[in-house]
Parts: sequence; structure tokens; C-alpha cells
Amino acid sequence: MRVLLVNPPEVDEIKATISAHARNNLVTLGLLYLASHLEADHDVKVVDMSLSEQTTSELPGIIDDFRPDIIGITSVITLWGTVLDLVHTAKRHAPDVVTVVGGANVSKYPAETLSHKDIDYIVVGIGQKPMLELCNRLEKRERDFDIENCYVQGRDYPSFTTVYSEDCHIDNFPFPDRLATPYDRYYASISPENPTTSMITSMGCPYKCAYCSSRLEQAFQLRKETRVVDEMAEIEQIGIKSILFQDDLFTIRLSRVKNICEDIIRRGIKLNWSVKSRIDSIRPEMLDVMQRAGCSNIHFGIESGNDSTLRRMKKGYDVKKVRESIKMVKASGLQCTGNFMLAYPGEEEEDVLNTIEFAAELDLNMTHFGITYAMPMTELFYEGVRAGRHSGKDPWSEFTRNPDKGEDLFRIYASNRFSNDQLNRFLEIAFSKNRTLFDLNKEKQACQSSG
Ligand code: B12
Ligand code: SF4
Repeated sequence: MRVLLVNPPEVDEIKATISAHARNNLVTLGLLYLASHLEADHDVKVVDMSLSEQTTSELPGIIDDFRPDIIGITSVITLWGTVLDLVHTAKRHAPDVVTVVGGANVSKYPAETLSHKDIDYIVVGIGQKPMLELCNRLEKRERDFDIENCYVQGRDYPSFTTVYSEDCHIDNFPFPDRLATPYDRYYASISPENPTTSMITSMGCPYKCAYCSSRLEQAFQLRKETRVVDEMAEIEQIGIKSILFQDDLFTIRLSRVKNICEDIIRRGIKLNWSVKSRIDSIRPEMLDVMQRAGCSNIHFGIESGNDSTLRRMKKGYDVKKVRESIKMVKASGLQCTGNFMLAYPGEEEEDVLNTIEFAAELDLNMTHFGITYAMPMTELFYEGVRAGRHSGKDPWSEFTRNPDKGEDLFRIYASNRFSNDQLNRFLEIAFSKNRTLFDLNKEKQACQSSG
């Protein structure tokens, strides 16, 4: 079968809010994992319409060139309207083509996704196995079949489940095919050298922060240490210079971090990399070996400068611990990025300003600030429902059924204490007092133009 895998183009609204220079262009790892698994049996093409800055209207041309039997599209909530445009465009242009949609939003809202009649199949959870089986069955012209984690249009399902079976461990699949898209065009401003790629060494997170939806997903999975380093060796061989590890929590186990780093050093792999960590999972014994193995930056979800807010967030650490951990990492020579959530429920103006001041005091190499959203299905969301801040209806579900109702459906501020003007003002203050991605990009540009 000829299988076209598509990363949707970014909507104009996202482009407008994040200036072209401040954007990173990151690879869509999920599609590259699918491609490497399907390639042995099928003819696969991956098109990253976001990278190539194509629009939905260019899909018919792509279809004419490649003539796919199946089009698979990946999805996140913010691009849902675009995903549906692609599906409709594909069906109008080539009615016989089979459309399959997978990815984070489909796994969370399967019934809502299948309510769109131009979507023939959906795949939930880890996609490699069900997608390969689907392609094989369709190739044999079978029409009536059951595949775990795959649902078909038009059938009446009493419920939808996502099974995370042992044989779907990431290590059972080939490494993502990083040559399936132009690997040399992916970059991240934070990387000391580009091109940059993404990689994962684990899936899920065992912690239980009140606002986070990662904890709701699959059981925590760790990859084998040697497989991680094997993949890094392959990345280096391709000519990629830096890696952003996308795991929620790379530093969860000290022995594992040490083993991976020592193996990188032993094999002489020369790559820059950065990881995400938690304030209370970073340990002094990790830092030196991480740095020697190529780590340049650790990204912490610090989130607040107020102990009372950290307690409501269920972060499990306090402001004192934040100061100690950041000081320790900076003293080691590694760079630190910090993420902060402003206007968490229960916060007054002085708390928000306090977080901004706290961030500035920490003297981080880079910061990200955002207004707190209540993501559906999280503890924070249900707490807001009980407190009467939200209606209890899941707006993401409604948006997945009907994106024409407007993007404000998935932008639900967690707190109702502040006006939009006040929230914008908080962001302005935060950006003016701290170094953000915008500053980093400006500095990089200035450096380039001065030669
Ligand atoms: C890396 C990452 C990013 C990167 C790269 C995004 C990308 N396109 O890959 C960046 C920083 C750009 C990013 C941005 C955003 N992200 Co993000 N991101 C992640 C993160 C941490 C890892 C994704 C990943 O690489 N996973 C590993 C791969 C192997 O898994 P996967 O992507 O899920 O793919 C597998 C399956 O889903 C499935 N599959 C996926 N696509 C398809 C397609 C088909 C046809 C099939 C059959 C199967 C299939 O098979 C794949 C292989 O097993 C996830 C959290 C997580 N733990 O997954 C959030 C996550 C995907 N992001 C999320 C969000 C909300 C965003 C933003 C909207 C944030 C924002 N407010 O701006 C933007 C969206 C912008 C965009 N254009 O994508 C949410 C999605 C929630 C939702 N309901 O849609 C997640 C789940 C985080 C969370 N818990 O809230 N993100
Ligand atoms: S915020 Fe981070 S540490 Fe907390 S549950 Fe989510 S991914 Fe895990």
C-alpha cells in the first residue's frame, strides 16, 4: 500500500502569536516512528506541512504526486480544525483514499473524532502496531475486522478503550526514521548547534501534579539504556548536532542517567542535548557526568514562586528547594530553563508578581511564562467545576466535535480572578523582567548579522 503520513500545517493564528523568528521547528516523532515500522511492508511518504509551510490547499497536489491508498494524519487539539480541513480536502479530491487519524487528541476524544464522517479509521494510543495491521488488512481488501486500538467509521461502539500492552513497549519498534523528512531543517533556538531532533527515552510520568494531563496517559515506560545510546549514535551518524529529549522526566533514576551518560562518553558520541527534569529529581551526582556526556541545558517546570500555590499544584517541593536545585545546577556549569504558570486559582495579583520576581532572582538562562489553563480531565479542571469556575461540560470534547464553535473553547483559564487585560499585563511584566525565547532569538540574530 502507498501510505502518506501528514503533519498538519500550523494555523495562521499560532504563527501570528509566535513570530517566525521565535519558533522552533521540531520534528514530529510520532509520524517518524510510524514510518519506520510500516516501511518494510509498505511504500511510505511523510510530509511535514508545518516545516515546509504548506497550506491545506496544497494537499491535492501532494496526493496527485504520490497517489496514496491511505492518508494518516496526526493531531493535537490546537490543530484540530486544520486536521479536519485536510481530511475533507483529501476525500473531495480522492474519494477512494482511506483516511486515518491518530495522535494525542484522538486518544483522548475517540467518539468525538469519529463523529466526523470523512474520517474512516482512528488509531488510539501507541500507533505502530494497529496502523501496520490496518494497512495489511486493507491491502488484502478485507473490510470486516477488529484491530486493537483501531476504530472504524460507522460502527456502533459501546465504549472506546486504549490498551497499552507489553508488546507495545517503545523498544520493540525500530527507531524513528529521521530521514523520512528533511532532518537538516529542524532546529531549536536553545540548541548550541543545529540541526536538532527530538527523542524520547521514556513515556508517561509517575507524578501527580494537579494541573497536568500527562499523568492521565499510559503507564510509565522506560527504554533500555543501551537502546537509548544506540539511537543517539544513529542520530550522530546522520549529521544531526543536537537532541531535545521530550520525556516528561529524564532524570527519574540516578543509576539510569549515569549509565546512559557513561555509555555516551565511552562510545565517543559528540552531541549536544537537553532534558526536562523536576526540581526534586535532580541530584548532584548526575550533573558532572551529564555535562561530560553533552548535556547543555536542563528544563524545569518550576511553575511558582509561592509555597501555597506549589502546595495547591501538588508539586511536592517548596520555594527553598527550587532555590537550592537551581543554584546547584548553575554552579555545575549547565544552563537552566524555567517554566512558570501565572494566575493559578487562589492567586492574587501580588502572588503573580511574586512569581515573576522570583523567576528573575533565580537568574535562569531562559524562562517561559504562561497563564494557567484548566486542561479537561485534570484534577485542576474538576476542582474548578466544584468551585463553579467552569460548567463541568468538557469544552475540548465539544471543540473536537465542532471546531467551528471557536478556539476559545479549548482556552479555558483556570482562574476567573483577573480580566484579560490584567493577564496580558502580567505576561508583559514577566517578559520584560526575564530572558525568554524572544530575547534568545534576538541575540542569535544580532550575533549572525554582526558576523
Ligand atoms: C514533543 C511535544 C511537542 C513538541 C513537538 C510536537 C509534535 N508535533 O510532535 C512541541 C513543543 C512543538 C509541541 C507543541 C505543542 N504541543 Co505538545 N507535546 C509534545 C510531547 C511532550 C511529546 C510528543 C512526542 O513526541 N511523543 C512521542 C511520540 C512517539 O508519541 P506520539 O506523538 O503520541 O505519537 C504516537 C501516537 O500518538 C500515535 N500517533 C500519532 N500520530 C498519529 C497519526 C496516525 C495516522 C496514527 C495511526 C497514529 C498516530 O502513534 C505514534 C507512535 O506511537 C507530548 C506529550 C507526550 N508525552 O506525548 C505533548 C503533547 C502532544 N502536546 C500537547 C499540546 C497541547 C501541544 C501544543 C498545542 C501546546 C501549545 N499550547 O502550544 C503545541 C501544538 C503545536 C503543534 N503544531 O504541534 C498535548 C496534546 C493534547 C491534546 N489533547 O491534543 C500533549 C499530549 C501534552 C499534554 N499532555 O497536554 N509539543
Ligand atoms: S507536571 Fe511534570 S512532573 Fe508533574 S505530573 Fe506532569 S509531567 Fe509529571
